[in-house]
Amino acid sequence: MKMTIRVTVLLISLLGLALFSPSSILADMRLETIGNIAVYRVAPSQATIGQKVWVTFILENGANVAKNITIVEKIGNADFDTSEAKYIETPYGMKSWYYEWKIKLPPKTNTTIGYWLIPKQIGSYVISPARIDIDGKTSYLQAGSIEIKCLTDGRCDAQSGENYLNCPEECTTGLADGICDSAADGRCDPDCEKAFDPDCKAGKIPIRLSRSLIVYLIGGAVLFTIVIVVVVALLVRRKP
Ligand SMILES: [Ca+2]
Ligand SMILES: [Ca+2]
Repeated sequence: MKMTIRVTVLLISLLGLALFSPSSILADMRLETIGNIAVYRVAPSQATIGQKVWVTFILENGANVAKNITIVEKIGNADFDTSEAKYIETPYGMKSWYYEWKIKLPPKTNTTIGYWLIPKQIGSYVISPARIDIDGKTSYLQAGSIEIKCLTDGRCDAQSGENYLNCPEECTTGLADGICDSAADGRCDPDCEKAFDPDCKAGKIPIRLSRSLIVYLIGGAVLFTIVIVVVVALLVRRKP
């Protein structure tokens, strides 16, 4: 019976996750069992940059008595609902945000809690080990991670961390994307020191002739020819 409840709750949560994040069916799931209390955390294992991601906790009290459970989860580099979260200020004046839930879970019952976030950078978003306090005893849920992938929208968004390595379909070589690609592609990559991109060497930068420069060159050549013709004509006349 206990297992049935557990599996049903999990399935409902996973279904919810799939609905909220249709492209992230794969889930990152962690479990910590403390006495008769089971704490699961379910999050998608993949998401696209800019996508809202849901993280769900499932708490199950298998004991015959009610339990006081506190869960604290830190927020990483992401957008989230600041009205629901708390923060502590670091010595450098930065805010370190976290969610905190205080729950009194009746005997033989379960409940779910959760939050959303929108990771800001491509790569791994690490979910910190959540702190779990049960009746004054502390334990930690394992860290998790969500792989944040680039968004295929036809533009290379370097601000979100898209670059030629993690988003090759949109970020070509030679762009200002924070990565020096050193490719001999005819473009001097602005992220490279001159020595690291063969296209950045002075000799290889094409010199474009401006229209006025061409006019001066032709004019100069014509003038030079006239001078030569006049000099030759004078010399010929002087001959006896
Ligand atoms: Ca670059
Ligand atoms: Ca180059």
